[in-house]
Amino acid sequence: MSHFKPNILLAFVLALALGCKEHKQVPAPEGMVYIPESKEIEAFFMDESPVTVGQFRKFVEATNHVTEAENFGNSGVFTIEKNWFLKDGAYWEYPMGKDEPKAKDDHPVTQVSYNDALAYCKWAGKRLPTAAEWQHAANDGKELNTTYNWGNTLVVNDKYKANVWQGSFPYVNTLRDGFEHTSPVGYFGKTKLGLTDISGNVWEWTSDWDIPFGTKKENYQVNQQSQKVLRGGSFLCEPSFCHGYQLTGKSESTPETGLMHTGFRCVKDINPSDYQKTQ
Ligand SMILES: [Ca+2]
Repeated sequence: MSHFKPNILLAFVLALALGCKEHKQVPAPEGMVYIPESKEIEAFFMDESPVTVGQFRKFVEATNHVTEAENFGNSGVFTIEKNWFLKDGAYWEYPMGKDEPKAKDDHPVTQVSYNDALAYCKWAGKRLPTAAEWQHAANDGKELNTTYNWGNTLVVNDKYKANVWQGSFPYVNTLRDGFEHTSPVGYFGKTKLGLTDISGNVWEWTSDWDIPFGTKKENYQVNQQSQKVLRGGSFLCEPSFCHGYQLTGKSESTPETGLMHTGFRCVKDINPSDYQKTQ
């Protein structure tokens, strides 16, 4: 201690105390991961994976929620033969329609609108992430200067790192990653923070309105054409057509829209009492 000047020692102790407060990791609820804070974003919990068909079924059974696709009687389906069209009877349990296979419980739920996603998150005591929170989490809570979370190439050691489209979109899908449509959540591994399916599989709803470039958020007037921001890309993304699964990728859709390649995951704020539990 004798070699420390008092002011240096004080600065060191203060830095240590502040550092402990800012970076103390709070244990996440089951199925969620801790996302550390940045200058602009408070720390929060995020669902490890997109909400699955099985999880969504529990919500429907508990609340009798009827999705917008069910109310409309149809929802957005893509096929190589027909491109995008509204398919009668398509909804979360039969995302391609009743004449196609039932959705598997360990796959991400699809054919859910923004409003359906919001209802699920509220029921679960959570909320939808902002686009900035989603981006922050996808970047491991820092600035990654890579195309994807794991690096710059889609294939690493001969293995695909995400469920996307291989071939010439929208005509040929060679399925080299093993999946034509959704894949089981977590199949392609985890990020350093423990998140799965950050790239590909399904687009994910965020709470942000898609605001035209140059318009200030506070000046934006929500209207009938307003769309919500989607992040993450999907199994339909092929880079020359849609590179949505890169870290900066983005799409948008109107809040009532259900699509066969769109799902969501929820986030949860960290309460001061959660921090106290760790002390
Ligand atoms: Ca695929």
